[in-house]
Amino acid sequence: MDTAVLPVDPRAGAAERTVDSVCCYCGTGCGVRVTARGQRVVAVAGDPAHPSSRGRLCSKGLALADTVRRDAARVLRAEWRAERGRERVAVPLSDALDLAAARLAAAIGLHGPDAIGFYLSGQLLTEDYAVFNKLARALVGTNNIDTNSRLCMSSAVSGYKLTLGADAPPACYDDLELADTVLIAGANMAYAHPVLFRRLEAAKAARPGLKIVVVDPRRTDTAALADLHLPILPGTDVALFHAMLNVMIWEGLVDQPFLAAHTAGFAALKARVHEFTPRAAQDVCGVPAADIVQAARWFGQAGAALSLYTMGLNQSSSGTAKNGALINLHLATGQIGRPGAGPFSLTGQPNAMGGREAGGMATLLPGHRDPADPQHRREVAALWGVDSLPASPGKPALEMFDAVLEGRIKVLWIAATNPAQSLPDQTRVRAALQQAEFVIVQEAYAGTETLAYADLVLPAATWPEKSGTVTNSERRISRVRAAVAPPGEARPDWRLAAAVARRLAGLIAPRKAALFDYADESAVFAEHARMTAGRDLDYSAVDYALLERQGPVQWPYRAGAAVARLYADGRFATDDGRARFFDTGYTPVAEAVSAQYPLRLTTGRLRDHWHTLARTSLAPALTRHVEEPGLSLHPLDLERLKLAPGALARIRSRRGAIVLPAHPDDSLKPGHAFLPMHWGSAFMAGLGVNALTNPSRDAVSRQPELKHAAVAVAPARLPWQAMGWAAGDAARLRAVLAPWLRRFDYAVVAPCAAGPGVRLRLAAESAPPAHVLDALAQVLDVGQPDAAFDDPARGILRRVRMSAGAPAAFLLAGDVRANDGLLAWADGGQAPASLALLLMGRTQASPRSRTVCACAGVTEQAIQAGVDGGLGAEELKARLGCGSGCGSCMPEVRRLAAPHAASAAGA
Ligand SMILES: Nc1nc2c(c(=O)[nH]1)N[C@H]1C(S)=C(S)[C@@H](COP(=O)(O)OP(=O)(O)OC[C@H]3O[C@@H](n4cnc5c(=O)[nH]c(N)nc54)[C@H](O)[C@@H]3O)O[C@H]1N2
Ligand SMILES: Nc1nc2c(c(=O)[nH]1)N[C@H]1C(S)=C(S)[C@@H](COP(=O)(O)OP(=O)(O)OC[C@H]3O[C@@H](n4cnc5c(=O)[nH]c(N)nc54)[C@H](O)[C@@H]3O)O[C@H]1N2
Ligand code: SF4
Ligand SMILES: [Mo]
Repeated sequence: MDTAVLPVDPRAGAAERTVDSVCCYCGTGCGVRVTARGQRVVAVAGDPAHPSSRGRLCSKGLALADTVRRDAARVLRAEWRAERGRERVAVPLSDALDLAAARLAAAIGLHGPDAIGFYLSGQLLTEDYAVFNKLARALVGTNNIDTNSRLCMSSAVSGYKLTLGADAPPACYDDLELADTVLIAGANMAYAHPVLFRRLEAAKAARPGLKIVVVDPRRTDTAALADLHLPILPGTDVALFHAMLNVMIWEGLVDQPFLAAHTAGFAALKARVHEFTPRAAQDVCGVPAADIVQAARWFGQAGAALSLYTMGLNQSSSGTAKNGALINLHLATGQIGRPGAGPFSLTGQPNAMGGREAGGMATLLPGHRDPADPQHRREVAALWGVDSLPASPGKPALEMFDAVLEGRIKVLWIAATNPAQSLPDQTRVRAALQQAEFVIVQEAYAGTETLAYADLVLPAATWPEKSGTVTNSERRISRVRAAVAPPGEARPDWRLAAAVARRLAGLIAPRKAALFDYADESAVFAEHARMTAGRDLDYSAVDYALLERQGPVQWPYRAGAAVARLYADGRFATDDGRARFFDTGYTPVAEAVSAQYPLRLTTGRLRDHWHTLARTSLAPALTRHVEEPGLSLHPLDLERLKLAPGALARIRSRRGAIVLPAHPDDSLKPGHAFLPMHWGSAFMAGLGVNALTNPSRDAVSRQPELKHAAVAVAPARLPWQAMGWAAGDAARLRAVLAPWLRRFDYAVVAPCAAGPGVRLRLAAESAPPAHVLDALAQVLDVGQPDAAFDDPARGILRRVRMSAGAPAAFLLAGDVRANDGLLAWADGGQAPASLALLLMGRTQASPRSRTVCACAGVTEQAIQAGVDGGLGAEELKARLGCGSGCGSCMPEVRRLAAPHAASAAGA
């Protein structure tokens, strides 16, 4: 019964069927219509009926169908290894569930409940969290249950709770069109929340008087839309916001009646910000005092001011203070609870909100309750039908891994997250995974970094095989509906958790087995929704039938109606109804730059990639915008460091080092560096971007400072280079090439649309021995090439295998000059006049051009040619088709068309 294959959505009868669901990527929560035939997803389109997105999707949402796999790219079976060092073997799912229960029971018996840790994800559905949470707290008896939202939203949670009294974004998406000033702080919406950014672009076009201020150390595509860009030094937001408040007080922009009636604590804050003059903040933040004054006036004088913020504020050792200082601006000016106004924290993952509602974090209980509060524990215990809940504090994410290293946590159960890539300070994280006695990894896709550490693998169903609910950034609950059944033995996460829970109850507390008998996900939701009754988020009246009738609804949902904006009556979720000003000082980033580590590294997202790449690497269209990892530096820094554009650089922090090509990027200030967060050891040599990052964390939210580390960069002298490419299934080729990455100082295996296939790049101090090169040639299937120019004595090997008149695979070792020409040819470009001359490097091929528009496949080269011919952004769109699909590329097209407009606006 545990393991029965689930029927798909009951409305699905006919051969081809369409179900309404939600995109599984970002917290925008766009509605999708998924069309399936048999067990195949044949199309994914925007759902015009979804109130949050009205039919729009970005490049990632539009490419969803290409990411659906039912083959070896997925985890299809449970796997187990009897001992470390042994290979895992496939086991029947029911045996795996027994094994999990037995190991948990044994560890609880020997070491107590706190020897177990659950590390989950903001990508789980609300039903998944609900069951895991009950399993951890009501059955195992531990609060050690946390999620990757600790790396993402936890500073937003503490910011809201400490000021407004509850963890609830008060605004909604319609406010994007109703605001007069929009302050975007530490958010690159053009990449990370593209559908919301489209709305903002449209609002600005319709109403040019709308003022947009962007606070970001980098001049991002988001900043290009701004009337004012404040490129502050990383980590200095508190000083900036305090200075803005200082100006507002000085210039009489504070809303005194609102302050008096609805807030507390202004006097202390007022005294504090006295010293944060724009002049003083200029020195701290590195932006002109006049710009700070301008930002304050636009905010303070606006009819409605909205702020949108994400990781630039949250992922900081002062993340709570940054959130609090921004919310202060809204409270001081009464910019909250009205149309177009409010501090609006955008959520990262599709269901980070649901996790917060269901209490899926160590520091939360269901229904926005607090595990440190005995009354809250009693309430939840009663609702779950157990005597009591554990009182000992649970470990937040990083502390959980620390506790594993210290031997206090013995068994880790990881689901829907990839900590061996995404947590900071990977050397330490890997040591912990190695140290744990038993690691359960519940995963949907094969080949992730964390799977390498699993003693037991549980095969998880994923989008579009799962059914349940998610809550998006504007507090809107939507149904996620399965369009196909899970492949192999994969099962929805909550079912795996419930199946282990029943078995574990059988071993340690037989009476509790019934706690996990749910008929289906609607029963899980019903139990969860009841727990919100009487709380700030109350949606106890919402069930699947209501969601079916009404479509997605916002919480709180009381008396048959949803609430679009919170605090309209000026009553906040505190005991006395007054919001609290957050009185905080400014503290700099945890790790100052020094002579030894002189550069400020920040990390973040790219437009078409998602996190650790498990899903987006499978969609060829998404791999073309940025194909491989690289370090961005200001052109002057490249010059100073004697790095040619694209040359390999060694990047070091106090914790680790990686080698990547360095590229010029004048969106950065000199002295700054940027790395995308996406690539880890499954795709490159070394431990990936988080080999470098700093685990220092905010004292309240326990969120780590993923946005800043001090680093040093130097040329990596690796004269021997190899490049290769093979056509075929990227997931399969990646699996074959993965073991090779470890052998080189620099190595990248990149899914690449040319073909499609993968491309391989290697570099080392000297040529590897001939037999190694031979073995590599076999792996790339150029053992029997159609053309070969080898010179083994010099470590040179140039081989091409052809198919239907074009390259099907090649390897160039020791002499890589033909790489661009071969790739362009494989990508449908012209054949060279002579393959021999091309391989010898005697003919030049024009370099392949990056794809800017994922929908229409328009390259940077084509756009540049249009720009050189005098075309503007709109003409480029009309002539080339770029931007006519989802529109995600338009910020970049505009930038290419008018390269200096953005800097002029910011000046
Ligand atoms: N394409 C894509 N979209 C995504 C995701 C994805 O992986 N890919 N992931 C989703 C998730 S989980 C999340 S959390 C969101 C994240 O969404 P965002 O937070 O918008 O994305 P990031 O690129 O991580 O960081 C945003 C910006 O913070 C800036 N920044 C760095 N330090 C500071 C600072 O000290 N102060 C300020 N003000 N800014 C700073 C960076 O330069 C960067 O441009 O994106 C979601 N959407
Ligand atoms: N340097 C740096 N590091 C960062 C960040 C940064 O800005 N800079 N951002 C941080 C943030 S905000 C976030 S949110 C994290 C994200 O980091 P992770 O959560 O580690 O990233 P994902 O790649 O989304 O991992 C999700 C995993 O779940 C699997 N999966 C997909 N669907 C399902 C499912 O339905 N069930 C199960 N069981 N598994 C599934 C995927 O294959 C994938 O391996 O990264 C953090 N790390
Ligand atoms: S903005 Fe893009 S990634 Fe985010 S939910 Fe919408 S379609 Fe998905
Ligand atoms: Mo996130």
